[in-house]
Amino acid sequence: MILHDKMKASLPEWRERMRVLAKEHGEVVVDQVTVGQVIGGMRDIKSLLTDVSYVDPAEGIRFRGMSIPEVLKALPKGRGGKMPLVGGLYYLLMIGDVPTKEQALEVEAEWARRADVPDHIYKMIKAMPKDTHPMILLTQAVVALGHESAFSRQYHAGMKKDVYWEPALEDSLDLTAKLPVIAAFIYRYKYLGKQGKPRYNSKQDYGLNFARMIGVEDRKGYADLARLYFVLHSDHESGNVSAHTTHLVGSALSDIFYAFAAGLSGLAGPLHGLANQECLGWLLDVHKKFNGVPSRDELYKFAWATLNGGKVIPGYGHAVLRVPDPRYMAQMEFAKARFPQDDLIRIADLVFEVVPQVLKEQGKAKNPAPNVDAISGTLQYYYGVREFDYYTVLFGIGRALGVTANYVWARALGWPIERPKSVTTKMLEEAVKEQLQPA
Ligand code: NMX
Ligand code: MLT
Repeated sequence: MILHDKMKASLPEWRERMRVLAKEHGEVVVDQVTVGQVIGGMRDIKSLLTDVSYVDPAEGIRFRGMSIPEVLKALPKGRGGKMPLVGGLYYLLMIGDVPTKEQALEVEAEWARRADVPDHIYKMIKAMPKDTHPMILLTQAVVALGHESAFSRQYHAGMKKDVYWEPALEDSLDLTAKLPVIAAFIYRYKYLGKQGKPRYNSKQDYGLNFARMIGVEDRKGYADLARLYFVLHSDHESGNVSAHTTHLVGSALSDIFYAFAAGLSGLAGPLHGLANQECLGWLLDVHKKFNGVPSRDELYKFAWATLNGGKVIPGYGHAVLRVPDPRYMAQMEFAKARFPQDDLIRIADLVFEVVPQVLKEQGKAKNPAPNVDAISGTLQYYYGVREFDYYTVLFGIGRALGVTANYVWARALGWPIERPKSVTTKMLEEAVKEQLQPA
């Protein structure tokens, strides 16, 4: 299998780099920690290691060193589409190089071979109450896939540490192959009342399969959106809730199914993955109130009314970024190239002109610019995927790509169980007293 062989070839060099850093330079200081950071959600503390992606506050995400425009340009494209093959992105995240089209298609073929979902997963979803949130269904399905985990089976059979990464990769390929099928089943079952299992077609790529399996009308158009969406949502370095949780749970040597189910539980939170549905809701409220696209002045007042009502403006602000999110820009470019006259796109564009000014006037948000969620639901809505509570499931399919790449590398490089140290409030107060006392 191509990802296995490529990783195996580069492992000795990576292990040596890790050994030199840990054994010869383990005492070198990387960062210091303030009281504000301990209380404030560990913000910005440099304490996680990943080579899969990096978020530069002034520039946005880079996947394996490449910006989003570079990734979208360089990766091989799906047949008849303008957006990259998701298999090519997975190769890039996992191996670190841009694949050829043949290499990207090898990953796609590997997914097609593994896309069959065991019957008990479908039965389990059907046994749940009809109004169960789709993120609950997805998370349950992922943890239940762990029944087949190669990692857990081989671990309990006494596997050696230096080969942990091999079944970790097997499991990750199984998970990422089955995820769009399970997600499509949830969509069809929950919203369209269909009982049948979705069928993955080995002649089609990941994006087109997903478009066909959920049954959108404009398959070709939506396939390109799905490819773009999964690429953009795949990774955002390691500190965000879903990536960090997956990594943390994986560090206990739980298999990827346990680890990613935990990550998905974090993604389901309103400050993380759930925000995209709130953004679309806000845009639709604007549309309804003004019966179409408002004037700048009307929008300005509407934004202030949201803030004065004690609410945040969804889709704006970011914990790390200090510029418009390039993931927002890529989606806006996609929409403007295909449906520039759509009312919601025109409103979203106007929001981009007006809201940063409003947030600056309010003076609270550190970053008044849009994030990825400000537009993603709007594009789904355009193609007819209008069930808001499903949007986080889409995010989950994308996020699996990055966090599984991290998981496999963490096992390959033998990273230990994660275990930061805690302090008490009294200790913080004493540290303050000590440092404020004149010497
Ligand atoms: N609208 C109103 N107020 C905001 C916004 C916003 N969009 N963004 C930040 N603030 C406020 C924030 O609530 C905080 O207020 P207070 O001091 O009263 O608690 C203050 O500005 C400082 O927050 P920041 O340090 O700028 O932001 P933080 O890192 O804490 O949180 C978010 C980041 C993304 C959670 C925050 O910007 C937010 O709630 N945005 C709206 C919801 C959203 O778009 N979530 C999607 C996140 C996805 N993503 O990050 O890509
Ligand atoms: C993400 O993609 O995970 C979000 O932008 C949140 C983050 O990076 O903190």
